[in-house]
Amino acid sequence: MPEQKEQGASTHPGPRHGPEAARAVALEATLPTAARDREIARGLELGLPGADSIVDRSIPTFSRGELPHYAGINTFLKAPYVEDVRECGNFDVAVVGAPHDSGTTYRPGTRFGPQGIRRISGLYGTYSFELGVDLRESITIGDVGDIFTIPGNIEKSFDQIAKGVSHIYASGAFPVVLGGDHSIGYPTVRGVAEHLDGNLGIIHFDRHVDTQETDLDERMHTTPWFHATDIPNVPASNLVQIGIGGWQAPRPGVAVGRERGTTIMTVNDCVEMGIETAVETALEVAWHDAEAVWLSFDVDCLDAAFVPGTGWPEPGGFLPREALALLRGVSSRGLAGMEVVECSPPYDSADITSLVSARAICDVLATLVNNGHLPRKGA
Ligand SMILES: [Mn+2]
Repeated sequence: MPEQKEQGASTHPGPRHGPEAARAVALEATLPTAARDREIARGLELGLPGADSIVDRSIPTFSRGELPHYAGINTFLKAPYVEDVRECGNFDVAVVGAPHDSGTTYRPGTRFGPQGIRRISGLYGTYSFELGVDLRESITIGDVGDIFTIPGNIEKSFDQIAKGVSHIYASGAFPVVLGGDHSIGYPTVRGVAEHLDGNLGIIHFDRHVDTQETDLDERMHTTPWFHATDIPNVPASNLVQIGIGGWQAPRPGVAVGRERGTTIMTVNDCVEMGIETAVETALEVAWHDAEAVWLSFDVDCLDAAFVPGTGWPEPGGFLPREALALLRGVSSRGLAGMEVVECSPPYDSADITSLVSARAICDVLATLVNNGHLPRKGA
């Protein structure tokens, strides 16, 4: 740690903050520390008090809880592992892995996506400076582990994923699905839609339309929204696709989108109309006469430079700060659940694709907290 230098005569740096920083610094003072204190007490009990030479008496002998960030068993954000999935309804948020890459048509490896995202999520604390949220203090997160997928059998894996997501959604916990390739978008939506009386909208971030009926003769990761929008209460008119473009958008999928009336917003569309207007447009489409909205975030909506660990990298995508701003915007009205797909750790560099995957989830959860959608009411 560099030594702090005296900054002239000023003892109050506040007036030099920008508005976002000033707000963030002030907000931090309002956040409780009760959950952190409970976590430390629990760590000392279960992990034993630290050795006599340890001056900071909040440090246990065995690492329990957040610190140190390189240690511990990797659940998402070091949330408790919910081995008994019948108890996932005790949490506001249930994180689940869908390690399925049998729907991949180019680079595989997203079966390791849940592991990669969980591992690097240990780098994050639970507090966001700009968003003024400490997830640990606001909500409970449980990690239910992974769905048992069947490698080489797309349809059986779909049935497993749909059943798993259905179970979580029915429990009342907010499902966060760690993909997996994008073919899982069909079974995840299926698992939620069956619980709704009304319609389910979909907000889909991607460079690719993913709306063709089959690819290589199967329901691959290029096809989820064809099959999802075949579900009677998941109309294509409520599907908004953000970030589409480039040289990897198969024409059959584009034709389906035109016929069914999906809404496509390219990177240039979003940047030129401005993030705020893009968010309004997306929300209008997804929520039109809908009961709930599912968020599907394909990390390849980001420029290929930021996501080397993905199935179909495509240059010309969003900057991370643009995608994160869009994500926060479209989450502000609430969601039925979310998935992050196409993170393939074997192709990743320095964990950056996993890192942005974890970040996307944290920003959405914080937005749900800030807008009163989490914690769950009446749970
Ligand atoms: Mn994609």
